[in-house]
Amino acid sequence: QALASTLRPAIERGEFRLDYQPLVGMSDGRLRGVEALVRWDHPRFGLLSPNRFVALAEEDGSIVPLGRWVLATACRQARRWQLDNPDDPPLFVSVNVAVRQVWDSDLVADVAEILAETGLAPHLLQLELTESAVMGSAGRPLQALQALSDMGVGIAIDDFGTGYSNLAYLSRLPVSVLKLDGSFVRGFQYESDKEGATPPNPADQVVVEAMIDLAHRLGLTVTAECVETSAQATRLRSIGCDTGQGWLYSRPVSPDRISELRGTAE
Ligand code: G
Ligand code: G
Ligand code: MN
Ligand code: NA
Repeated sequence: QALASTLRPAIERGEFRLDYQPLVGMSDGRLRGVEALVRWDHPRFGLLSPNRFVALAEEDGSIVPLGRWVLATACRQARRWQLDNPDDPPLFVSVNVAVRQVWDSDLVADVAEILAETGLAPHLLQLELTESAVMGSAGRPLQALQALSDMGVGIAIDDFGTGYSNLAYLSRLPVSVLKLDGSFVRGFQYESDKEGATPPNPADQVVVEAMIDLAHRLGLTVTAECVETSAQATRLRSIGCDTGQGWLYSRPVSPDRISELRGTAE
């Protein structure tokens, strides 16, 4: 694959960058943290979405150096926001981690080193893993998750609800946050919101309500992805969802834009 063979040199040439999407407290609408999302500013193909290259990078192993770059860049940025706004509550940064980074790299040592170098407090870093990455995790991956959690780093399950969704099992892992997959939130759309919107799906609403309730009883917090309308936000808030992410609040944006959003939020 042409793209795959150029991934490693592209990391060295500095062709990747991170955008950040706000994570907002549902009770007060305030910015709490951001999710870091990688983009490839390709010299020939222009700006490439992670959907174009993350799977390739996982296949050929370049996700390990790329993932390390993402972690270091996101932690450095989070620390910079904190130093620039010493009087505000600090933002946390949530970073996507591929399965292979847990299996093939010394993720725990990398994270410890990056936190020490950047001076970011461990509780201001959250790692997002998919359900399939942690389900049935035993041995090395489980030890890694436990070590990260013991350091104070948050562990979130990304796209929750799309896999086996075994909450009882998840609660025995060192997981602190569920990120409810956008496909559930879509059923929360109401006709008043948008022309031609997806009709509300009562089954989705029942499932989401039960998942939030169970998650809370198991000591987890819940973030809803893909919140696009204020009706969805109102409904999610009323059933106790803790944090929201989606176009209603903001698309993924540059670090400068996050600083501006912060300035206007207070
Ligand atoms: O930004 P966008 O919504 O297009 O992201 C698409 C997908 O790419 C999402 O599933 C997201 O989790 C994944 N992704 C974005 N950034 C990273 C990253 O730094 N590492 C990994 N492993 N996946 C990422
Ligand atoms: O898989 P993960 O959740 O990490 O990826 C986040 C992806 O979801 C990014 O590509 C981001 O651009 C996309 N996204 C974020 N907010 C919304 C939204 O409100 N609606 C839709 N359709 N996609 C969103
Ligand atoms: Mn994610
Ligand atoms: Na997600």
